[in-house]
Amino acid sequence: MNSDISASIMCADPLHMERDLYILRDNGVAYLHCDVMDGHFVPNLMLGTPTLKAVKQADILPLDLHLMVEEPEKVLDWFAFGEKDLVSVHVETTKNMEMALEMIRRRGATPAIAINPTTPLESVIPFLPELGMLLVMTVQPGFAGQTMSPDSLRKIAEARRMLDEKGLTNIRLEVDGNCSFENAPKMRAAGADVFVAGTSSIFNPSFPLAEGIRRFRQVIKNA
Ligand code: S6P
Ligand code: MG
Repeated sequence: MNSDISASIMCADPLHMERDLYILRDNGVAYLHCDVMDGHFVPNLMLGTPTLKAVKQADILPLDLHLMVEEPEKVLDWFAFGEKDLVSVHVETTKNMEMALEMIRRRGATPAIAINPTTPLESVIPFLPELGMLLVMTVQPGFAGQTMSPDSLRKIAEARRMLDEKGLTNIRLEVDGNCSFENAPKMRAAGADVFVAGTSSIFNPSFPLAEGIRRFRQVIKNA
């Protein structure tokens, strides 16, 4: 499967957000990765519904909405998303996963499940047939700028094997957290095909955003 970049907009310059979003689009980024944190499931708060509504209405690129919130089924309707968008909910956050996935699918978006570094992959097996993407967290969620969790490459490879063995080759495998220029090719080799790009790659004040995107596309391109 082709590899795609999903740029983490919480890492963009907040005073030049619109400028950055157009640079992302014009340089071949596939998705805008939008992190939503509730201060409960993760010890941080962002991004708010008005910001995300404005980003959706600008219609610059499809969204990759990553909900790090408890009981996502209670808040999914607060968010603007639709066809072409990816929406991830965490397997750790709800007893009503079927309902959450149905709420995403009903609006024409692609349902995805995200899984924390310490959560076993077995927990997502019952839901796999309903997913368009599996998001393997490669850091503990909550903050940008962390170091990749130790077991990440093994877990990505295990996830890829699991999908292949079940014949679910249509499900994309996204990785999020410290997808650096050094780590991303290893993640790619392990089987990832959607890469969340943040402070450890494209959003670095020491070089222009467009240059970071060009470099990142090089390191994840198909073998
Ligand atoms: C973290 C969040 C991520 C970060 C991204 C930052 O909880 O879900 O999407 O924004 O990982 O990237 P980096 O390169 O700073 O780790
Ligand atoms: Mg994220």
